[in-house]
Amino acid sequence: MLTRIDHIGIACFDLDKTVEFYRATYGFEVFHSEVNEEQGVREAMLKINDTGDGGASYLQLLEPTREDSAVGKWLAKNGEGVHHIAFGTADVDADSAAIRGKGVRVLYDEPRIGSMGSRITFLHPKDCGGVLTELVTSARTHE
Ligand code: V0V
Ligand code: CO
Repeated sequence: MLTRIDHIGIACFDLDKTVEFYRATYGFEVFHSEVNEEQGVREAMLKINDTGDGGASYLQLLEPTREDSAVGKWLAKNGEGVHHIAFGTADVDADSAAIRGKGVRVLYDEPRIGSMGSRITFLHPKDCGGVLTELVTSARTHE
């Protein structure tokens, strides 16, 4: 069951500059940052609020580490902006299987490692009204 907006992924050319914009404009601080080589991103998570399911909601600021990554390709075509939305679930395996059964393309056979040790998968934007959609089980909730 999808129980929260886990994050909104925002693609940017310059992570440090974008972090500073969110700090100076809204007062949001970096909760966590990391490089995910598999996904080709350097990212900062800005925690917005905790949620009733034991998780939280974040903004995920994403800078590509290489031009041929998903975010690098998207930035070259579209410029900076909202890249994906992510719904949180306690069971990404069950939810992605159920959604695949409804005819929506799930991009990975097995969830991969996302931010902060989470398990993530993506739904194809062409099957989701143009919205790249991620499903996340956070490390805190996949015990
Ligand atoms: C591509 N398209 C999008 C899109 N990216 N539409 C909406 N939102 C996006 N973000 C459209 C694009 O305009 C094309 O439409 C079509 O899909 C095919 O795109 P493409 O440029 O030819 O690129 P592909 O097909 O090589 O790759 C697209 C997909 C790729 C979605 C398959 O981006 C992907 O695998 N994404 C999942 C991984 C990812 O995004 N990782 C970065 C975040 P037209 O022109 O044909 O109409 S990592 C993350 O979130 C982490 C680590 C985390 O949360 O923890
Ligand atoms: Co994400």
